[in-house]
Amino acid sequence: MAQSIRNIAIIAHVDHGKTTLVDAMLRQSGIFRANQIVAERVMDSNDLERERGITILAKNTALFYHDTKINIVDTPGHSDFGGEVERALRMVDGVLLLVDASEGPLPQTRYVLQKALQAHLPPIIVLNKIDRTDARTKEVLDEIYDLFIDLDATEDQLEFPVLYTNAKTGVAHRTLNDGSTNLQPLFDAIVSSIPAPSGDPAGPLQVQVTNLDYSDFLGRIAIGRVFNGTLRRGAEVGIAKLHGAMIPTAITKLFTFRGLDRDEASEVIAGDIAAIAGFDGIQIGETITDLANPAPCEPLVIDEPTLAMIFTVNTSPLAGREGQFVTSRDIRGRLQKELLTNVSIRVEDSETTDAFRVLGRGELQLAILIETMRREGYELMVGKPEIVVRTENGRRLEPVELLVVDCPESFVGVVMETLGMRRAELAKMVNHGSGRVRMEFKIPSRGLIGLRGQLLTDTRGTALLHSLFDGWTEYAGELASRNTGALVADRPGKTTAFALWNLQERGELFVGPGIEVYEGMIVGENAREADMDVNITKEKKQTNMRASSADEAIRLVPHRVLTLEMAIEFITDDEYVEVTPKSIRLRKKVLDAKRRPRRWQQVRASIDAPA
Ligand SMILES: Nc1nc2c(ncn2[C@@H]2O[C@H](COP(=O)(O)OP(=O)(O)OP(=O)(O)O)[C@@H](O)[C@H]2O)c(=O)[nH]1
Ligand SMILES: [Mg+2]
Repeated sequence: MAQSIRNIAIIAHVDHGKTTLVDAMLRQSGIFRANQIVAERVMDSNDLERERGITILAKNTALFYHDTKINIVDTPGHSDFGGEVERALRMVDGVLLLVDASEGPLPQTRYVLQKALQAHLPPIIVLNKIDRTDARTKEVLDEIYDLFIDLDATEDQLEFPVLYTNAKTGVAHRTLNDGSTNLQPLFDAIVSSIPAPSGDPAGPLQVQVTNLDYSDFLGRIAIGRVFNGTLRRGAEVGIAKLHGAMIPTAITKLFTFRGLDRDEASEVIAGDIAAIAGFDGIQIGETITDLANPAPCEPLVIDEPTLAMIFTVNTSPLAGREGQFVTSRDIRGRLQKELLTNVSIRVEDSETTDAFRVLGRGELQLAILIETMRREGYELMVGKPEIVVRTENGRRLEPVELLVVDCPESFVGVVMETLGMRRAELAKMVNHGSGRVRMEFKIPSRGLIGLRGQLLTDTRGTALLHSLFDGWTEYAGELASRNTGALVADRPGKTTAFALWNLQERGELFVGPGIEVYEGMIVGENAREADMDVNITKEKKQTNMRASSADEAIRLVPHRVLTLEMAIEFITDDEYVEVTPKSIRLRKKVLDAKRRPRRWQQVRASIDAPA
């Protein structure tokens, strides 16, 4: 029996409520048992997602509404994970574009909508968070129309249904205040306005792998849409590899999605989404197809990475104490594994065999990878993120971003000043009259490195910023790097409260007392522009004099605890972040003080260099 199916992806800017809406849809579809305890935002299932409250990986689920099966892909909204969205769109026939009714369309709204329009996927617009007191539903809807027009949407693409939702309480309205108390209007809109999948169950088999999963029982699991034909358990099929080869294999285990579970199936017909176990070497983008009558799908084309970081073996004196996997072989193997599932990352060899250049979409994406590795027991060092520069027809090009900064009126001046130093150009400024101002800039992607931390300091934590890759432009010349130096330990040992107390007026410290340090390790930020070698292990001299009471009770200013992202933002070209399962340390690349070039010389050189 051919069941009726709808395949949709939920797309939006970060935090606009996608995962919350999927939660409500699953609950109301009756997929959970009455007494089942289900976590909030249940689709955000991995540890880092739960800790950070963001979606990192696109994930499939499915529910039933009357006689229709609705396959849903929940996607991440943070721009660094845009590759996940691009891939998810391959699986579906339409999208729910969510927009926060107060924030309106933001850079990632534009990005995901553009991708959906290019793929000719019909959208349903969902204005979410209508319960917010600062919701401005009507204006935001106008902004969405403007966005469609700006993206050259065709006439029929403009005829989208609009729903108004409170994802938290699980209510959707066709018109505001229409008395609806549940999501039925949304389910109805999905069934009536998203086309049923095309594809012929009797045609030649065509399943494109768009996601990979792993289970301890089943090994690698390929997830993909059946575009044509019928996938049958036990059938002999071929895997059309990305480079043209065809590998015969048999299908051993087959599943379809239902809620948080997967149901074993004996067959999956064209239009549905399947999870398939038993293909060990299979990769994203490859097609499972008829051996006799192969019909490989178009390869997936994903936007290029714009940011690169060096990952290298930990060579610090404390290396190997906390991690299980420390060799360049270990790191290489882990990166190779990452490439299988993470299509928007690339790995290149560097000049030395101990270091790899890892390319991705942004600092957060790479930081998540590093964080995942360290939790798995890896030790490594990473260098300062650098922007990928291209040469085209002899011109040196660098990526630029569209940057939106939202901040209280009183901070506009300081924000403009910070951005000016990073070569940002103001493109637009809107004052919504709410006391906050929204500014749009074009800025070289390089200018974003470390920007978030800086702007949060500048605006006492009130600025919101969002950026989006906006193309390539002529290389704009050097940008000044961090304008403070580092406090660098000049010898190995354990930090003492006495030394810390003496040093704390020099700048801000990154370590507390009793911490093991080594020569060349960065223990704080100097208030001045030059690096300063310090003895942070100094003991108080024993004297015969009675200690004054002030000396006995040493009062230390609390040191700054650097998170991985803060550490990555902090370092300059001649520094590394050392990452182990237990520690995040900063260090100079050259540990030996006598052999280390002085940083102020480099700072001067880059400031004096002609643009
Ligand atoms: N007031 C209000 N808050 C909402 C609503 N929907 C979601 N939220 C809140 O918005 C925040 C973000 O929700 P998520 O569902 O994680 O957003 P998301 O779009 O999945 O975020 P990413 O996947 O990280 O892009 C959470 O704190 C939700 O509780 C709503 O309708 N009203
Ligand atoms: Mg989410």
